[in-house]
Amino acid sequence: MIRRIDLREAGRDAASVDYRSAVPRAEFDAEAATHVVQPILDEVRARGADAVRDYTDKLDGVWVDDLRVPADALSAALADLDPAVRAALDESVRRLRATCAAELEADVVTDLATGARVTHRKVPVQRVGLYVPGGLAPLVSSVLMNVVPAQTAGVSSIALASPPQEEFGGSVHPTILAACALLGVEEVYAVGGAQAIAMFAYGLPATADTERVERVDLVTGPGNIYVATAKRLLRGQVGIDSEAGPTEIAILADDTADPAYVAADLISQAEHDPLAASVLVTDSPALADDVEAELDKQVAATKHVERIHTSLTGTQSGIVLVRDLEQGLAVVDAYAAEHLEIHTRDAASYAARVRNAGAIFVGPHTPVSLGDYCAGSNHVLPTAGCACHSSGLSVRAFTKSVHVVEYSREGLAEVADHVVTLAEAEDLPGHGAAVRVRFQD
Ligand code: HSO
Ligand code: ZN
Repeated sequence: MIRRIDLREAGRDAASVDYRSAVPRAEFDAEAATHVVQPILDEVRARGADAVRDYTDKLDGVWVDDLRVPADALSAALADLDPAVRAALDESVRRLRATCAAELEADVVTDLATGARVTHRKVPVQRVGLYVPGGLAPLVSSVLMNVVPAQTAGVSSIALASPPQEEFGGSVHPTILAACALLGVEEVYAVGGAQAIAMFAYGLPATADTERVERVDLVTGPGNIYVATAKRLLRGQVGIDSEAGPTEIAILADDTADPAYVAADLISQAEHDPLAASVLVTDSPALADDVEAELDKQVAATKHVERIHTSLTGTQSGIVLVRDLEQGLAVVDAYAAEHLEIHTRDAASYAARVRNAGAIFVGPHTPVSLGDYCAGSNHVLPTAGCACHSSGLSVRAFTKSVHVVEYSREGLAEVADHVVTLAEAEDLPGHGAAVRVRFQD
């Protein structure tokens, strides 16, 4: 069922090969999505909450009078939360907080000479809008992955949006509300899709029946094609994290890998979305056969068979045969997977040589689903090859830095001639004069 791509002869004699076009990749019609999303953004900007309600009605099939979830619904959801889910969330939060606290960066002070100091001061973003998809599954874990690093960074104002669910009276899924309450997030909106991102980017003016929603400085969180497109179109108006599209897993494996584990992990991400990508890269044709047999067996026994089958048989998924693990490394680097698992001999040494991946999961006991929930790492990661230039969500994503430059007269005197020379070289004499004026006496 899953297709095979045989690269064993590819680039055999070449010093280096770019495998980017050889690896499977989801087709994404950015233009079509833009046509759908741009009018939503324009209308929310022009008509505020009325446009948000209209699109929620049209796209989510729910009429929502109060876009903001009331405080008592948040506390009630936490009170009703299954204790086992609460315990799992608590542990996940504990681990995330520990890694986030360790990631906090101190200001960097450099003294270049007497009276010549540059400080790289770290400042949290003031207000962020976090998006949590509702879609095919209520991703309660995404609440933690967004909120915990934002809180650790020191973000003082956090708003969260998630699509309204008809079965819960047009409110946000109760488990998502419970997670918000658990983390102390009070500003929650039952708004999804591109209209949620527009609401965050532009804010909503107060009306007779709606409170004002203040615009945010930064929007983070995963979402479907429309959410990702809205983020891309609004970048600049608002900051965004990397565009997180349909999820991806790549597995680099040799003949030591357990085919049952490999198949289960490929299935685990295929379960998210018919557009999700699952890619196995291996130098062992025997493993490829065994994993395929396992897939046949395991897929039939899963709950979301249809979605998984569509994802695994789509052009975005496949088993890639390579001649050795060196070529395998080149292939996974070119693919730049959101999640990369390494099931090989000496997995850690291969992991250390990977440059491009959102997150790397090392060895047979580190499945992606551990990272999705409870590893202490973040699961909001760059997709669609963006891992070659972007990182997953972390404290740093919610922090910006400011250079603070502090020179004394003595410090300035030491470099004054250089400033004047460079100003003249650029034919900007006013720049030089601004330094000279300080030494005229
Ligand atoms: N694998 C998804 C995150 C997730 N999985 C949430 C389960 N819940 C993208 O990294
Ligand atoms: Zn997942």
